Formats: sequence, structure tokens, C-alpha cells
Amino acid sequence: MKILIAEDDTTSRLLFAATLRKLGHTVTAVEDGRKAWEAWQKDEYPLLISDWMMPDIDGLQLCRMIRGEPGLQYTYIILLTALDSKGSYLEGMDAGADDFITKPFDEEQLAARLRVAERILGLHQKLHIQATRDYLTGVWNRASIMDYLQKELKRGARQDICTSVMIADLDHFKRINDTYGHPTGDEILQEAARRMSGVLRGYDRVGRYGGEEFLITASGCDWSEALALGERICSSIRSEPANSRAGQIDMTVSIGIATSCGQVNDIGELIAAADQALYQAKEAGRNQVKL
Ligand code: GH3
Ligand code: MG
Ligand code: MG
Ligand code: MG
Ligand code: MG
Repeated sequence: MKILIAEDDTTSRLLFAATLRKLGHTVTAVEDGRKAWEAWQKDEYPLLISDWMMPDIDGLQLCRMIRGEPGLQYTYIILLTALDSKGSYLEGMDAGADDFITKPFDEEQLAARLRVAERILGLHQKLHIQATRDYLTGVWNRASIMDYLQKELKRGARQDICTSVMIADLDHFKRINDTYGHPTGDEILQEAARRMSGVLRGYDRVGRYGGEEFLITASGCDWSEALALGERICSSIRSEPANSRAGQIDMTVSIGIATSCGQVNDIGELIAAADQALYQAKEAGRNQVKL
């Protein structure tokens, strides 16, 4: 596990770091709350072990700051304390701590508490995947991809770069279902999602928008770059037949693209424009990309 330690006492910090490394964890150890906050913002840490009493930002404040950020990944927080009164536990829990360890720490107890943390984080991870991914294809689900598009549009406007959105709709998909059955249709959807994911670049994302429709966000892409990306997706779908339980099946896709270069910030407007372009791609004979 990737663990962040914030502890101003050097001996204790080194001891914690050494013990955790011995237990097989990857450790970043810093000497105050501010450095911990900076490290936490830069990187994802599923677990934070923080001292309570620290100069400047203390453990309680750090808890509150982390809980104030609606991050996607949950950070499990263990507060270190020499204090041992009922009041301080309550205050710590209210600030967002998940657990406590009193100093000087007992190694077995530390290991046991880490196992609890791993159990909780594992559950959280599982729920997070279920909440954000499409069950059938494994790409982002509709809510997540819309959320991401919204964020990317805002970021694009701030940084004055273009954001493109594509709607990719499999052609004559109903025929595949009708001819080979729904389970085969499902396999085709999975293969199409895999191929689309395969041609995307770092910041691009694909999500399942509806039944056989996918929404792709292409950040930093003006219309000509988006067109090139759309063509790549289109040709990867048609490149070779998909293997399915019913044998090899040809697939094609139609794609509509809309681009916003700072001017359109309304997600609904942009998607409507992509939808309109998709309609034109279908009208023009399918298996193609339209702007
Ligand atoms: P077009 O080229 O105009 O897009 O034709 P189409 O047949 O792809 O479009 P239409 O909207 O008529 O049919 C889409 C079909 O997708 C109908 C629906 O049963 C099927 N579908 C939607 N979701 C799923 C799914 O999860 N699995 C399977 N197997 N089929 C699905
Ligand atoms: Mg301290
Ligand atoms: Mg459709
Ligand atoms: Mg279709
Ligand atoms: Mg249709």
C-alpha cells in the first residue's frame, strides 16, 4: 500500500517509516502537516498516518482539509496521538479520522490496524468501480463520462484549448442481436469498447452513453485532430471481424463529432451537436465520421 506519514518527531517518523517498509508498504514520510497536504494533493495516497500535534497545520486540520476535498479515491486516515482522553478521540473522529494509534506504537497492533484499513479500502475500491464503470464493457458509465466531459470543458475554457466530444453508434446493431442473439450482441459491444479504448490517447476517455452508443471525450483536440481520432476509431472497428460465440462478425460504427474551443460550455449543447453530426453520418450511409 502507498502510505503517507506526517510526523514532526524525527525518531518516531523514521521508526514508523522503517516499520511500514518492513511490512512491504511504499512510504513517503514528511515532517509537517503542510508538506503532507502538498504531497496528498499531488499524488494519490490510500492511507495517511498523521501525528496529531504538529506545528502549523496539525493532524486535525489535515483531516478536515482532506475530507473537504471531494476526491475520487478515499484516503483512510489514522491519527497518531499521545493523548488518551475520550474527548480527543471524538474530536479526531469528527474531523474525519478513521482510526487512532497511540504512541509509542506497538508493531503488531499497527499491522492489525493496517489490515483493517486494507479491508475498508478494498471495499471502497470495489464500490467505486461499480459506481463508475459500465458493467458489461468496463468503460466509464454514463454518469462518469458526463462528469468528466464537464470537467474537461471547464479546464479547456480555463486553459483556452479545444475539447471535442464524439458519439459513436454501432451500425445496424439490432440486426446483430436479431441474427445471433443478445449474448452475442453483448460480446460485440465488449469488443467494440476494447477497440475504442485501444486507440485513445492519455486524456481521452470513452464511456457507454446508451445501449450501443459510446461517448468519447478528446481533450485538447480541435476539429481536425478530432476528425483524425474519429477516423482511427472508425477504422479500428471495421479493421477485422470480431470473434464471438457465433463466429466472426463484421462491425462498423458511425461517429458524430462536436468541438468546443472555449465558446460552448454547455455540455447539453455540445452533445446535441455531436448527435446531429452522428445523424448525418448515418444518413450518408454509416461507417463514417461527420463533424
Ligand atoms: P443504426 O445503424 O441506425 O444505429 O441501427 P441500430 O440497429 O444500431 O439502432 P437501433 O437503435 O435500432 O438498435 C439498437 C439496438 O441495440 C437495440 C437494442 O436492443 C440493442 N441494445 C441496446 N443495449 C444492448 C445491450 O446491452 N446488449 C445487447 N446485446 N443489445 C443492446
Ligand atoms: Mg508531534
Ligand atoms: Mg443507437
Ligand atoms: Mg446503432
Ligand atoms: Mg437508431
